[in-house]
Amino acid sequence: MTRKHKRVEEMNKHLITTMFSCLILVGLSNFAKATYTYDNCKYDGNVVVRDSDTSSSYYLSGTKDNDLQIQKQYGGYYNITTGTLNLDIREKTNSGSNPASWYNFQAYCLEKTQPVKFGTNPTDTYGWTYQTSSLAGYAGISSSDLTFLGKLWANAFDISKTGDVQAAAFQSLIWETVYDSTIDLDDDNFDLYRTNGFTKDVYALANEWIDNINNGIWTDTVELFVLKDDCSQDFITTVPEPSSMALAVVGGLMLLGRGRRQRIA
Ligand SMILES: [Ca+2]
Ligand SMILES: [Ca+2]
Ligand SMILES: [Ca+2]
Repeated sequence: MTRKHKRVEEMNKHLITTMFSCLILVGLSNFAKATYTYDNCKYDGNVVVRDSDTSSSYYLSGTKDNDLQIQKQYGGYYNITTGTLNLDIREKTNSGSNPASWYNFQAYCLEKTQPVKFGTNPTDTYGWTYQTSSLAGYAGISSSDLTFLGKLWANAFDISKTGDVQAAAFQSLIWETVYDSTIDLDDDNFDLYRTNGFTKDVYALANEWIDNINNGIWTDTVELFVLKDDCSQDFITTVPEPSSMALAVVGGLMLLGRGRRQRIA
């Protein structure tokens, strides 16, 4: 076997063993729902999130047809699934068995690889609890990241839901802000490996969006928040409608904001 063949074989092995995404590795989705704890994971957030029964295995249809190639630090690459997440949310105090408790919303992943704690509908109707918090203060998010993502969401979120390249570009920029300090989709902890057409298209579109923000073409912004749980994939989203859910979540964020201001003062 030539050295080149050996290297290709090693890369293939890496590919097979490291194919994952932020959501494929659904862990423990069938754990006993009545127990509320598993592996030190507590069911103690203020909202409950589940896969929407209108989604195709977590994602809006048409937004996850191709896998993105992400570079690894030691050569080769791995595939990562991206798409617009299509989920439902309810306040934990509202009954999960009442359909009116649930509100549909869309989101993106904040972590590259953590599994979700809930299964796909219709097998899972329970969901997992999350704690709502402001995007400000989330690990890896600087104040300039916060500004960037607010503008990105306000201007490109609707575009991101229209196709797999668009959704992957949007997701890539979120991961780039979380994992790195320079938003270039190159180098460091998050890096697009641009050897296939899909990933090249994603890179090109994401860079158009970066230019629109950096050159002041996109100026609108929106407030973003985080659905966080140590044992399940974290999500970034806007405040879900309708108004009753929005008020509950905004109320929580206002309390958080007040706490921060008091500490600063
Ligand atoms: Ca960052
Ligand atoms: Ca990077
Ligand atoms: Ca998490």
